[in-house]
Amino acid sequence: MHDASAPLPIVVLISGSGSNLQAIIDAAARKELSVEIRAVISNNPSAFGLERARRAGIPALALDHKAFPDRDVFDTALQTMIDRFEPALVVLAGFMRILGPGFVTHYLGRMLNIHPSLLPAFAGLDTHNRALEAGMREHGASVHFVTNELDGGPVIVQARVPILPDDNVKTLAQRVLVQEHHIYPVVIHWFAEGRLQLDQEHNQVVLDGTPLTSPVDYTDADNNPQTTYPDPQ
Ligand code: NHR
Ligand code: GAR
Repeated sequence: MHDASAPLPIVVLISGSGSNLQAIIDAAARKELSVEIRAVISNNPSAFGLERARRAGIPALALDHKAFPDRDVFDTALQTMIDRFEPALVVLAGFMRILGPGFVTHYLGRMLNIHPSLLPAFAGLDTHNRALEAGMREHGASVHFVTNELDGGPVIVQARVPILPDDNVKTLAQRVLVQEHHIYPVVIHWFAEGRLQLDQEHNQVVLDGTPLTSPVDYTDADNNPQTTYPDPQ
């Protein structure tokens, strides 16, 4: 068991820009969150998030899925790499590879994902484009426990944003990202404080000892852009 008075050891998995990683690093630096990021691992060796990790003095490792013969062998190598750091929590932050059942079972109840939609709407990829195409008036982001149902694990927190008449994928994605950067550190903080569990038997989130009947709505009242983490280019 993790001692709740010590910083929670975590490993963050990324594939890209790593702005959610940056939000976690910054929240920890501001002491809003007590975590020790033991490593950042990317399946994409050129992910800018690896550079963010290095700048923060965090071990940054690449495990290129293209170098592996199949998904199972990649998953096993990734699990071995993660477990060397003995994390109490694995954080998927823009990680773009589907993980197999063996991997997911190994980390069940101690792996989170942030997904750029209001789940169960728009599981899978290309969420912003699909929300626009569907004529939705509202969109957002969800943080959930990872289970073997892709983007189907129980949702902990959601944040909503409006879809505006002139939105395109880029403007909408940026508005959603602002909210992602707020909610992910909050959920990790709850987990680190021991307030958050996955009830595996009922596939349900337990927060402060009570099963959640619906996700916590953590929409920033004014959709305030606070700190933003634009792309590096
Ligand atoms: N793995 C499991 N088992 N369950 C989940 O809920 C997972 C997961 C792995 C990643 C993130 C998820 C998202 O938030 C995530 C959740 C990648 C794909 C995908 O189709 C889908 C969902 C998510 C991440 N990936 C392609 C694949 O073949 C590759 C796409 C690419 O490289 O661009 O793995 O959206
Ligand atoms: C975020 O919007 C995250 O929700 C999404 O990718 C972006 C990563 O941004 N995740 C997925 O689409 C997972 N399939 P970041 O690298 O700047 O954190």
